[in-house]
Amino acid sequence: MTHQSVYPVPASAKERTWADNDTYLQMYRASLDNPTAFWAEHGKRIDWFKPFTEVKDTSFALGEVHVNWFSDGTLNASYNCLDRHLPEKANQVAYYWEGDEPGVQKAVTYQELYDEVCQLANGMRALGVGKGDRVTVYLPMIPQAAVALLACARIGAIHSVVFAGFSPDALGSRIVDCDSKLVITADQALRGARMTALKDNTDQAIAHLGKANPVKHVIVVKHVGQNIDEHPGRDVWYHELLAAQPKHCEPEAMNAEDPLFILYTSGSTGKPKGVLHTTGGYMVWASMTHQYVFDYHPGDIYWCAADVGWVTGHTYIVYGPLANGATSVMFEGVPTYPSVKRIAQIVDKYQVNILYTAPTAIRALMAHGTAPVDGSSLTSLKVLGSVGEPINPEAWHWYHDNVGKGRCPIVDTWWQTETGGVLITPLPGATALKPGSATRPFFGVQPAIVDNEGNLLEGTCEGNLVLLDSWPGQMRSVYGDHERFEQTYFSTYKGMYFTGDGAKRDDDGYYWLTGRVDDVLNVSGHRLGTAEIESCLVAHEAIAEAAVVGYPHDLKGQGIYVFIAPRVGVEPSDELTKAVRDWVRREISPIASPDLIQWAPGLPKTRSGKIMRRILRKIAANEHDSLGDISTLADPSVVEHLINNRLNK
Ligand code: 6R9
Repeated sequence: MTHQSVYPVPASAKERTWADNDTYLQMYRASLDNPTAFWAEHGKRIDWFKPFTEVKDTSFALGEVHVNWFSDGTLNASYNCLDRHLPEKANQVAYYWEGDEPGVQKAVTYQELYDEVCQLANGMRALGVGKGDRVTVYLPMIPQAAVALLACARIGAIHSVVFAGFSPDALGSRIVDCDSKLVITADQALRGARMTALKDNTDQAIAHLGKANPVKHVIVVKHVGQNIDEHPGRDVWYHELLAAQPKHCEPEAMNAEDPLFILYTSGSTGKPKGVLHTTGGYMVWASMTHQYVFDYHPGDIYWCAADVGWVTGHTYIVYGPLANGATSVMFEGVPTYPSVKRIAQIVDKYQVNILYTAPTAIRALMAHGTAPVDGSSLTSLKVLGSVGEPINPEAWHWYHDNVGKGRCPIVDTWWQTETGGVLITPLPGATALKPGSATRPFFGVQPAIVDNEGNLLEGTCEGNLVLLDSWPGQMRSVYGDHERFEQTYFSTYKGMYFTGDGAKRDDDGYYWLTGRVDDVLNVSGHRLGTAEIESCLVAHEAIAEAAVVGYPHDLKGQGIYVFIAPRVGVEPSDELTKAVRDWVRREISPIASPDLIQWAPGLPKTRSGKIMRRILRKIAANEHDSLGDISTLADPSVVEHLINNRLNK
């Protein structure tokens, strides 16, 4: 680890930066020496209706975990994203929307966004939705997605976005868990010319819920224009609802600790968790990290190519950039449609200065050599970002050399749905880069590495990544289940927040993320719990038992390897394997579709009946020479069968 290449900060990045290395070090020190003074100062970057006097009241002690920031202040997130910019920026573009098909596009100014948000907010109030109510948003990447989030924030409703690639069942369980009164969706979605029937999925989700259905209304955006089934009294067209509404809506004064949103994410056990974020600390974190991490300056054109269904879309397509009055590109499609040149073409078309994407997208393009960038200039780019999973050095270099033309720093940003925004990252004008390292903590963040017993490790080391103290953007609870919040994040290592990630720290104090250490997969940057996929598999009539592990996959980072044992009397076949794959796609999402499915007469279990995933991981990764101790297995012979029938990649 001492011989990796180091890329010093380019002079051009130093010139324009908010923070050179000395400033970073000085601000970082100040943020740890006196968090209250530091955040009292930086909390002012947000407009408060009633200024806070309290700053930090947090505890990571099991049994009394609480996270409160700025807790006596009041504010409104949509006011901060819209109203406060209007005096100077009414006609500035907030979003350049680029549709799935090249040539389909639309520019939305801050004034237009404000008008539409107010109209939808008024329309939602007219449907009986108010402060504290939950609203499920199931939309494609269209400007109405940002409008929906901001309209909820405006009236104090709590949004819960469900990724448009999720199935009716996944949608239904998320609707029920938070008891949503309202769903905002579209007729259909388009991605890479493939259509998803969102309204139809919504109808199915609600129908399956039967008596448990909490949804009173469904607002439908007419986007693609194919027919939908209308449920009179329940369904409302978005454009008809808005037409009747005034373009002004008083923003609700929210307490800093009032919920802003819930976002479901996969954990290592059973059902997805509703990660709860509140208003004040999240907005401070979103806006401050957006400014410093990307070195965003007024006038920059900024493009985060994520989906609003993920936390990256919440913080870095909606709340962060809008709080800073930025001009963003919003893209409906995929990097490879209609060709692998699409990303570079969009960068040139809008003269994008800051591009934020994921390693999985970079690897998909990289497979085509330089074709994705041939014929494009890309000279507008100043900063590149990466998020979602460790970026392997090959992908880093391809991104750096071909997209950034060697000029642009790459900010490899490590964070989680739970953290609200970026925690470990280079700053473009401050941090010398090492390909594959997320480098150093952002202001106020105290990472540490512990061994499996929870002992803090010093200096150069490898172990489990924890955070020692709170930061304003931190999640506050699991929606409706504070006990689960404490158990999931604070019970493994006493007094610390456990990230679930492994990490190394090198001689320079740089962090290198090594992937999840729990039963969570990271497939193309998407988080999937193995338990979730396993419970879906065993619900299939042919399957007795299932175990799911990740294995190294060139494009996806991790692929999904499924081991299944058939029920008595069931004969495995290619058709059945295909049926199982389709089942998972349909029940969860195409994202969860298994890459490899291996049938086995039995799975390796301890005598107490626990499936030994450690062994299955080794087999899936083709490392069965180093299986380790298998003496605790109830029946060691199943291992041999599994190895002999291992599937080739
Ligand atoms: C923002 C987001 C979180 C998990 C996280 C980690 C992985 C994200 C990373 C990274 C290495 C990076 N992860 N960024 N690993 N380097 N720059 O992705 O949130 O969907 O909740 O996933 O993703 O394993 O714990 P989320």
